[in-house]
Amino acid sequence: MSKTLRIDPVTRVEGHLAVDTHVENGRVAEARVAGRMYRGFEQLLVGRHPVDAARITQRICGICHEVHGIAASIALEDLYGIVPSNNGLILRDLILGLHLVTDHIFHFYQLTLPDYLDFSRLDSYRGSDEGVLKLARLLKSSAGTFSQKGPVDAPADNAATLEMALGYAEAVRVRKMAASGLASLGGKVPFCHAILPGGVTTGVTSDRLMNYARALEVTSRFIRGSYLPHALALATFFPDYFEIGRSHGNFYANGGFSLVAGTPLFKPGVFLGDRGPGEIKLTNISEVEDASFRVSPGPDGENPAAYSWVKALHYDGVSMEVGPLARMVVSQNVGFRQRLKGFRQPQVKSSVMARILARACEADIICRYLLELLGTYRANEPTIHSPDMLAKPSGDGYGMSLAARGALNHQVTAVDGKVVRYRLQVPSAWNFGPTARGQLGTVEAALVGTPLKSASSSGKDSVEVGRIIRSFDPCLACAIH
Ligand code: NFE
Repeated sequence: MSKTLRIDPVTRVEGHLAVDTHVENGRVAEARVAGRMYRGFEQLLVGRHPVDAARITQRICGICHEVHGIAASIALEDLYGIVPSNNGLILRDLILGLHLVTDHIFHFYQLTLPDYLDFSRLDSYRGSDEGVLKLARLLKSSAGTFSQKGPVDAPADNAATLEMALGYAEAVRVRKMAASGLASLGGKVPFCHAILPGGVTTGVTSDRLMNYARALEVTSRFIRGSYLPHALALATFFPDYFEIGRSHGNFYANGGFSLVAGTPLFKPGVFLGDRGPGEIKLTNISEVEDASFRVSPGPDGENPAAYSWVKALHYDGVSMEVGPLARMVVSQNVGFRQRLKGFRQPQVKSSVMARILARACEADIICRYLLELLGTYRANEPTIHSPDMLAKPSGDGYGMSLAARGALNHQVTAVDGKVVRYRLQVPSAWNFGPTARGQLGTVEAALVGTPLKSASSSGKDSVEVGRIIRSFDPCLACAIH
């Protein structure tokens, strides 16, 4: 017995993601994951002043806005040969870190929980939290946006569902507060215009720092009091998901957040299946376009094997998983390992639930780092060492950074002060790339072999497929260039 399941577009995702799975005897036998909307930021930067990249690339995405400005700035510092100011580095980490954790909060409450919980139970809510009441009203009036009944395997625990719904409502308020903290350091949110090569242009006064400190305090309290316990509770309700959604077992992570201890909180490196850990060699990263559409078809026309606008990113010839789980694996984070010990399958390996828990643990780890980092800011020292905007550099610049969804690399090549080539190696391209050179893409590999209990008779829907895809927190707006 075989059938094809098509999810197109996948909802609650930025950009256009389509997933086809061929199911045989109740298991996913084949999977194709495709980005269907061309963006083209690599092309539109060609011919421009290099520093434009810091502003323009931020507009790639409305979700991870700050990260592209930061990665571009690091690449431009390399190109211009400038050393950023210490305060600028501190402000950059404060912005990046708080942005990252609020992105994780959003992913868990607004994007993930609707796949697991039956929010129709909110009918029994007798409290007065305006956010929960709004969510209950939204559910009643929005057939098609949320499943009205929730998935069949939703926990029957009313109290836990209501508590997480309270978390859902509180998450919206926390993100608003955090955005205000980010704006006080970055000028505005989204698309902080203060992030430029050499540091951050904002005149950071004590009231701006205080506003950030308040936002950070509220956010970290929410992470410790709600997000982390709720993520652990979800794992207790769905332990099978430690065995579902396993990819190739290859991980790639850039390092980051080294200003407090002098060594990175998250180490850079790779973990290659049976070969184990290793250092990153940039020459091992390749962009493979065998199965990707071309902007300008060659003389022999469009590539008939193409099915996605996303390019495949390979490391040493294999597909890699990136994201918070990759950062935990590469760094061999002890706290994360200990948290997993309470579960039936304690190994740290690629799975839906390990990804969800890695995000929550990472949010807690980053908040603790930011609280320490904040005290190292030195008033009266410069926040930026600006590049000479009239210089006409020629050469390459490489910016290795991190985003909520994983490692982020920007590469700029300039000739006589103009960009001639710009390459973006983005987390969702690492994870959502197509099959190329015989290698299934990372998410495709995570789907193949999955037993489907819940494929609907219409052949249109499967909870397991949706949960696997969403555990990677896709963003196709970022992935396609
Ligand atoms: Ni558009 Fe992004 C992040 C980047 S995604 S969300 O995080 O870079 O791949």
